[in-house]
Amino acid sequence: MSYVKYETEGMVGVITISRPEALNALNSQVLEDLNSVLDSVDVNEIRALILTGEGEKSFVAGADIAEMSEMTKAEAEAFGKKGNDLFLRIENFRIPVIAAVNGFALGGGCEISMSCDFRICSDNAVFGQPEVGLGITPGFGGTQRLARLVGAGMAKQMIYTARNIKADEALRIGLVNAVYPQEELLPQAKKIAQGIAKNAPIAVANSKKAINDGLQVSISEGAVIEEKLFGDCFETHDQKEGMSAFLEKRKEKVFTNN
Ligand code: CO8
Repeated sequence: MSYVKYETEGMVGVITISRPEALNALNSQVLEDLNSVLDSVDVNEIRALILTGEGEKSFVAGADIAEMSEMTKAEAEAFGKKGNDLFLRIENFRIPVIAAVNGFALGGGCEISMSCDFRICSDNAVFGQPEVGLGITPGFGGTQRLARLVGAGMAKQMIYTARNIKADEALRIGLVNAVYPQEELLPQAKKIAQGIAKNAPIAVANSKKAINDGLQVSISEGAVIEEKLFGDCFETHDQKEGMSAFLEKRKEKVFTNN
């Protein structure tokens, strides 16, 4: 039995973390199941992924506190690495991953959402990094990604105070791109994913890589990364198809991922 479900609809894949008895908290098994599901995603067929949580209450209520409570220093460091490796895998996954945050996104839940390309949420969503109240630091990338997303000052305030924020505040500080009523969240996420899926997949993947890699380096080094990935799109079927469709004033385009 897996804690993670995977369904596809056309060229869109939906990954659902399903451990509702613990508000979808991330224990070691959930992390392993997520890795297995990512192994099974056919990135030649699927062009965008949605990550969400089971139910209408919680996206992910954090790393599993019961499992962590008995850990030694070495075990905790290994657990942190396991989460960080998975979240880096999500961040660098070839196709875009949209977090559809359907409720609590606390600690590891906020952190996994931040490893996705962007976040949309339901109006009952709650974000926060409550770790310091538990005597630990955010350990699944929170100290790194939150500051990059909302700025160091806001990230420090959220982390030091362990204060949760609601959807409207998450929108205001740029942590999420949009807020929807719960019942509209998944349909909206699918609509966005389908919008991505109809564009040229190599161009989308190269844009993702250019943005991600560029954020780690200086602007002039980033420009070189961009030039390389821009050039890489040329001589592909999809570059010829996209440009000839424009020149022929043809609306229909068939991108083949080649
Ligand atoms: N871990 C384990 N179990 C959890 C978690 C969690 N993070 N969150 C909820 N649960 C369980 C509860 O224990 C409860 O189980 P049971 O029914 O068996 O008692 C069940 O889910 C339902 O939860 P509640 O009864 O508490 O539901 P409420 O609606 O009353 O409250 C809350 C919902 C506010 C979300 C509350 O459950 C809560 O505060 N949860 C914990 C939130 C939290 O602190 N998350 C951060 C955890 S720390 C973390 O994520 C660190 C990440 C980095 C790890 C690095 C490793 C080294």
